[in-house]
Amino acid sequence: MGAVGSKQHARVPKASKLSDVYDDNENSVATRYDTLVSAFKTQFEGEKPKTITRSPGRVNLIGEHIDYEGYSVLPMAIGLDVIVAVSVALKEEGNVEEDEAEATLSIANVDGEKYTPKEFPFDHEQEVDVKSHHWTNYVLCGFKGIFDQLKKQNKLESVLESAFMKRVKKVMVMVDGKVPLGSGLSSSSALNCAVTVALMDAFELSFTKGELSELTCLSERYSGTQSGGMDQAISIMGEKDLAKRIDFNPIGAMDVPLPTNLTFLIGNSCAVSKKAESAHKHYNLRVVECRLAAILMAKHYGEDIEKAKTRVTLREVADLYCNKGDLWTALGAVRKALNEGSYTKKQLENDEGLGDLRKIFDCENNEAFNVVLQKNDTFKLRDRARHVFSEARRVHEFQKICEGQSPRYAVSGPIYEHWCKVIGLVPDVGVASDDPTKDFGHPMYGMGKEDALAKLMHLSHESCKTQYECSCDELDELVDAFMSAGALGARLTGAGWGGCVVAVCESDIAEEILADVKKSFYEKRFQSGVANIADETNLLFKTAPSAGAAILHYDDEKGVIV
Ligand code: NG1
Repeated sequence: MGAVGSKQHARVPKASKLSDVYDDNENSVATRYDTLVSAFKTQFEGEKPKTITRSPGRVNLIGEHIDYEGYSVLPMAIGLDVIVAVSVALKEEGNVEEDEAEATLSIANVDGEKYTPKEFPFDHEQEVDVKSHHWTNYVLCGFKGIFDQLKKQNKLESVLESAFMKRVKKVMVMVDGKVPLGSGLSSSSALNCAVTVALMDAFELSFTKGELSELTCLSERYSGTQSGGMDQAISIMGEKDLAKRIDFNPIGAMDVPLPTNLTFLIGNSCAVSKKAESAHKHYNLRVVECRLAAILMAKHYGEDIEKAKTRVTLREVADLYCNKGDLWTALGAVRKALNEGSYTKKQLENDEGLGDLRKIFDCENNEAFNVVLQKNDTFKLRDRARHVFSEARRVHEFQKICEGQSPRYAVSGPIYEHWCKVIGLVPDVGVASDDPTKDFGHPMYGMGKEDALAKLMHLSHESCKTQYECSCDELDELVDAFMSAGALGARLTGAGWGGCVVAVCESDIAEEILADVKKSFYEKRFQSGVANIADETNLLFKTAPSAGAAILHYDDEKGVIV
């Protein structure tokens, strides 16, 4: 792929001091690691950790729900992370009793009351029980992903046959997480990534950052969501002081420097988004809708129906038929190829000629899609596709502005017509300055960099809210609270349907804004008990691009870092 700044071929760094990874007070960070290690020793009867790792949550600045459609997104890693300690106990050579005993994978959490421990067989082929959701499911995802990767590399047999693997008696995992759950800051991927890196190191294996990003994206699907790949990639490849443009197929991370006079703020809407449990009516339904949209677009371009049914992403179709992936052309095509409103299952199967939808989505083998098709009868395709193409365009603009290009983003009016002439298109593709849905066609010529970035974030939220329908009342209220407090822009971040808002403001008024939002949004929630004042610093805070996954040196005498 070769994007400048791509780090996918590098290995996860071994941190030699805490300040390589953390900006916070090193004493409190060191204490957290000491607590992890002592919880490990207590849980596993005096055993010592062999490997300690960390992997962060992330905030997505722009590019929502487009990673699974193949389009680039623009997140940054945040300081909140998951830390993991792992050790592998080996069977004693020649001990017959131990030789015959079943090896185990034993998982525990520093907060054992809230996150109860669980033991699994040491078997990479076991299934993740998506029907009864338990936090350790994500650990199991990471565990299985390692073996999937080995299989992909044709190394599975030799690793399983190695003297080390044959002697495994017990794999012990202790976890401590600081990324708030269900908040859109990707606690699940931080856990999956931290565990995967820890197990990789403890099993004496070595994957590149690109391989880890890909394998964790795929392995998280065992938890029941059709994860797109952004969260795992930024958790693995994030770097201090840099946002990243994450590309897919193949995976890559390109540095995006953010304007230094701006500060990003995060606020939790206090509406918990239960991603795994609600996937069939939210996340996975959107994945299905986008795929159906891609199929109907391919059909619109004259593809044989059987061929069209093999299309998976909107990008695939746009790259083939829309002026080599030109997003304005794709937006125009959406209007012609897809009906407004919803399609029923019957319409899609009969009138559009798609036949049994269950076959297209391989429901026999894919339980996540099976549930979506069982529980939903209507599918909105036009709005979803318009969100995807316009959001992909906003990511592109956002990156260019960060890199110093003057804001443009005007396709309406005379400029648009001129552009159509230049590339030889009839200017009727539906882009109009009076478009009531206002998902594109907003000129930004002459705007300052800060205002233009904020405007893109604002348009992104509008599109998530009206076209993709992944916002909720609490998120909208929090966006308004940030804007009224003087933020330049604000939008939901992550999957939505609850979780967090990311806002951007001039750095010198960041504290004032936080105080104002605390008053207008949180105080009533503290009073009513919806939010706990003790969690204040985790609900509303400033953030900056932080380091990605790391392996930390552990010395039993001197502590985590020597
Ligand atoms: P979160 O916010 O972690 O649920 C999810 C997906 C991303 C991406 C965003 C929407 C997972 C692990 N993450 O993020 O890949 O699609 O939604 O942009 O499923």
